[in-house]
Amino acid sequence: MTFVTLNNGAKMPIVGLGTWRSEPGQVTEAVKAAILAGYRHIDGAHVYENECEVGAGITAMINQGVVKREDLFIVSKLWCTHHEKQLVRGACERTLSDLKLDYVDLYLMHFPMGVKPGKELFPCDENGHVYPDNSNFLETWEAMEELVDAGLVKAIGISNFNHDQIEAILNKPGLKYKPANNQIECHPYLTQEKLINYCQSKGITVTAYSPLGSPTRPWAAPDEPSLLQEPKIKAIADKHGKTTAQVLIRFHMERNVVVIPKSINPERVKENFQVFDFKLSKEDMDTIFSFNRNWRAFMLEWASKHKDYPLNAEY
Ligand code: NAP
Ligand code: SBI
Repeated sequence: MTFVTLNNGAKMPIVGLGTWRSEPGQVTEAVKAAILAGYRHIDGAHVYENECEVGAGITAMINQGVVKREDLFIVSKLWCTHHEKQLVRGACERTLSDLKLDYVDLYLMHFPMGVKPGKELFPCDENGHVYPDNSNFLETWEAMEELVDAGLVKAIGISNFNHDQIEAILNKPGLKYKPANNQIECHPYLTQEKLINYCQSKGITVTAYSPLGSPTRPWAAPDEPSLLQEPKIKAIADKHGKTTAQVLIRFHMERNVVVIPKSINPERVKENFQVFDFKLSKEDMDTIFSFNRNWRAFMLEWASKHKDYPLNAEY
């Protein structure tokens, strides 16, 4: 197992299990299969609407003596409808209660954009654009810093933040804790060199989401490019006696970037963790980097009119 070290000294396992769109009826078994296969890092979020079932898998593995709580690294994310300062602690407590945990190892601000509070996760106008709230992400960050001091979370981080937005946090007067991690979309079609170099230069670790290109996300176009079917990446995999998915995962590990492939299939869960027994050469990495086309699976159209929409910046 390999780790990246966070700015609070904690070790974050470099491969974790993604859980977005993992059906509540299947994710408990997927989490158990993952922990039995050696995973120690699970990536979740309130908005995935399955944290109770993720928690059931974690609890089962702890109760069966397979792992101890302190051996696990559990990540969750503050949803956008809870950005107003007075809502942050309650949102975190709800996640802890759903997961049946006393703390999470890393709590991320899911997006730099606050959205109108209420029961709806995506409250939208007739054009499908979310209604913003009255928060700004610097105030939300201050409320997240209080979660560390209260012992509810070990570290705090961000997700989907661009370079200017990270700079704004780092330059915030009175900043108490720097972000430990930025979770961003990253794969060979979106290699994110500038943002990753920037984060790493500031001591902010990076997690790559959608490492397989998120092939089953609901809005995938039938004719879009498919990372899992790229012949040149398949050829690299064949050379190493590995699968294309394993090469797509290993690509991030070679960059010291944490990676969180999602699967609810126990065989693929195992496959995605068998990535510690080979290395990609510089030539392999150059070939994989050559696929970059700054293509995003997540354009976040629902947020494109928000004042803090992150994806218009160069990086
Ligand atoms: P992904 O991990 O790139 O791809 C998941 C898809 O690939 C699933 O359909 C899965 O199907 C399939 N798959 C998994 N392993 C495979 C293998 N070895 N061979 C072939 N197919 C395989 O997509 P993702 O779920 O979008 O991203 C991963 C995680 O990142 C999420 O689950 C979530 O935790 C996180 N994420 C975060 C954000 C954010 O805004 N912070 C955004 C997106 C994602 P099966 O389940 O059937 O195996
Ligand atoms: C959801 F629960 C619903 C929609 C959606 O679209 C954007 C991507 C995202 C997200 O915010 N984090 C994810 O893992 N997927 C998501 C989640």
